[in-house]
Amino acid sequence: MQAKVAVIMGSKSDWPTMQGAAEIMDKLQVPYTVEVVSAHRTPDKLMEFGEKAVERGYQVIIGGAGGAAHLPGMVAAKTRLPVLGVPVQSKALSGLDSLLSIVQMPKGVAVGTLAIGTAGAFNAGLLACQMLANHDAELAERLESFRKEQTDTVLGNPDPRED
Ligand code: RP5
Repeated sequence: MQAKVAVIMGSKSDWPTMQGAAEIMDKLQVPYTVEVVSAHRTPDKLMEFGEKAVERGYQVIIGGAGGAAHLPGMVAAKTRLPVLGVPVQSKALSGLDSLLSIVQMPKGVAVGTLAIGTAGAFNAGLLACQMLANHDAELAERLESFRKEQTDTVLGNPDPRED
């Protein structure tokens, strides 16, 4: 099946975080690809990835990186596709470095920046699904069910002392 979302990340070490995006896309049955494409270690690959993203049929790109996290911004510079950036939690600065590297884009080149870490990765996947659901009624239904299930789970167990 044609992948609609590309999940790229700066290093294999980002995968435990970026798995969150895959988790929700698996649940909502959205096809995606996953690949390490580093802005610093494989810059030519990143440029080519951005240039070819439209012709490869992707509709959204999720980019995760930590530290000097230039990947989402650089891929956004090379494609008109929407790019969602996930700041991976770094060891030295807990991901604040990653967040600031991704969020502060110059006017005219956009990256939608998510929260630091696993919540951000999951929400990037969720947001990609929400974007695609605008033109996919079945996906929209699966999204509505996911949200209802989440709400029902919270409403069904409001006592904080219980698991
Ligand atoms: C970034 O540097 C990656 O996105 C990763 O978060 C960080 C560390 O990479 P490794 O040294 O673990 O490969 O480019």
